[in-house]
Amino acid sequence: MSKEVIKVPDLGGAEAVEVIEIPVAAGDSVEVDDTLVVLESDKASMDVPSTKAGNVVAILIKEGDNLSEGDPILEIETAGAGDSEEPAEVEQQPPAAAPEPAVEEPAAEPSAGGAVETVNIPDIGTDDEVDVVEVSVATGDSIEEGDTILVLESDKSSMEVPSPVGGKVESVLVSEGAKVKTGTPVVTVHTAAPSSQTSAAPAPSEPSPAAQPAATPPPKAAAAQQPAAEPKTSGADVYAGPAVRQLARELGVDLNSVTGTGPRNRILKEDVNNFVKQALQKPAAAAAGPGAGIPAIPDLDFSQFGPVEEVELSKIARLTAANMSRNWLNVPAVTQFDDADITEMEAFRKGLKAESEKRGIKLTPMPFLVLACAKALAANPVFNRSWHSSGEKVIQKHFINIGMAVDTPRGLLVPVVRDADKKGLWELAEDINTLAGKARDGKLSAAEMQGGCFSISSLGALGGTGFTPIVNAPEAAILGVSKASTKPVWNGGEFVPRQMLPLSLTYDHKLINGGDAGRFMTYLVDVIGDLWRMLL
Ligand code: CAO
Repeated sequence: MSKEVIKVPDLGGAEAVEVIEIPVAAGDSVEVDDTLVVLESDKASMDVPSTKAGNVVAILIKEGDNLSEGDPILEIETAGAGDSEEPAEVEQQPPAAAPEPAVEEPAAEPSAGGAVETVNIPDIGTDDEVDVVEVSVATGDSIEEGDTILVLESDKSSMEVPSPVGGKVESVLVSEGAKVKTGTPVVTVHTAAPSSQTSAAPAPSEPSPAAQPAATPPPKAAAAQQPAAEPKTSGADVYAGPAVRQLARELGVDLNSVTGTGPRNRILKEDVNNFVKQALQKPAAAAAGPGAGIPAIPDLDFSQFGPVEEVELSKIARLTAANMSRNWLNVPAVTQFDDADITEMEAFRKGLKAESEKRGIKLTPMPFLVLACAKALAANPVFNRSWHSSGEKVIQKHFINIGMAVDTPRGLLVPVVRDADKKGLWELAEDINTLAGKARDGKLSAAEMQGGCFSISSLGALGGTGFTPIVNAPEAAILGVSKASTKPVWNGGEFVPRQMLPLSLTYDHKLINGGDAGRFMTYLVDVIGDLWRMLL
């Protein structure tokens, strides 16, 4: 047994290449050619294979380190001869020299000066064919020297092939999925200036010193591997080339979330772009889904328990879900409960039945509640405020518009009764009838649902003894109304039957203190219970 330190091989001239993955750990046993570390520059990624078999004793690097040739990677205990105490240093098998894009002699002298030059695949460190996974240029494109023209990939590495010349792409000779190797012609480029190598005589490809590729070749042992049947993932366990990784980093995209549509499910640049586009197009769904850092609720396959069907949500239902989630997450809400004595109010309302029929206006408890809330808002202006996103001020409104939740077949709508404090009972009743009718018939305009200061959600006709409505932000509060019922109420001398209306007031505690809420609720209950005060 002997300990040896495995070092970074010749990286084809590249230096300070980032470690993006270390697939082995101390204690692992590795075979020759097993990947020890994945390196990635801005132009190429590569697996560094082991040249020894044995047990990993210690990892000498970490993800994010920048490595150059000769840097120690790990210490390995091999089964080979020699039991020296000091670990021997083992140079990795050097890869072939850096690929040098080959530029053929100009095939013909173009009419407008300059030359047409054929760009060949440079020495990629292997005689094997590798896949063209991206063709980054098209006929007619103007390119600069150094621009990426192709992305190649073997099962162990991917690299970008930069153009050794600048000019206009005359023709693209390969397509995605093609197999190429060192020397394969890939594009012809019409260069702006006449080439210095204008001899028409066929000559061996001459490397251009100015055209050293930024791409780093794969280590030879790696590149010699036959393409694996399964896609190789690299980096954070995804299958993508360096250009795609760089794009993902720039856009802040987690490649683990992106579905690859390239060969063998490789992630392409367009996959990353589509991912971002889709994310931007789904604000409503995002708002309805998890908030910042809130774990998503996983979808469950209910069909394993019984028959199911998927029901598409209406647009209103989707918007309601998004708004409810937004309001629930943004408003620190408190709900306060009380009962209002509506015995007098109901007697008065019923006394107006004949007139109501004559006017053709349905008079329910709702206009009384809108009127009472308008008065309570006027007396407690802190309830007529909205939070400013700066967190440094609030908006005090000097008008009183009351929103009213309406249950419609298409979903929940909240039309707004304008200037509720300036209207009488009949006018309010007429507004409420009109707005509720329009909501149910789908005829509300956007303007009729805007500008609310406070909302009422009445489930009184349906039943229930109490509920906690969600504040319709940026409003400050909402009143929930449940079903009225006759209750025994102690009047100081005896229990008397009174019609009591359960109320629940949910308010934004950022804007409203408990004391403010107590004052508002007491005022509201008093106004509802005292018809004269309400009508004053
Ligand atoms: N207690 C007992 N009875 C009540 C009541 C209450 N709190 N509120 C209304 N009623 C009665 C009405 O008096 C009426 O009876 P009469 O015809 O005998 O007078 C009956 O219930 C039906 O009233 P209504 O619902 O037609 O009219 P409304 O003015 O009370 O309410 C509206 C109008 C639009 C608010 C209501 O129809 C509605 O859509 N409510 C649902 C709101 C909602 O969905 N909120 C939840 C939002 S959050 O999920």
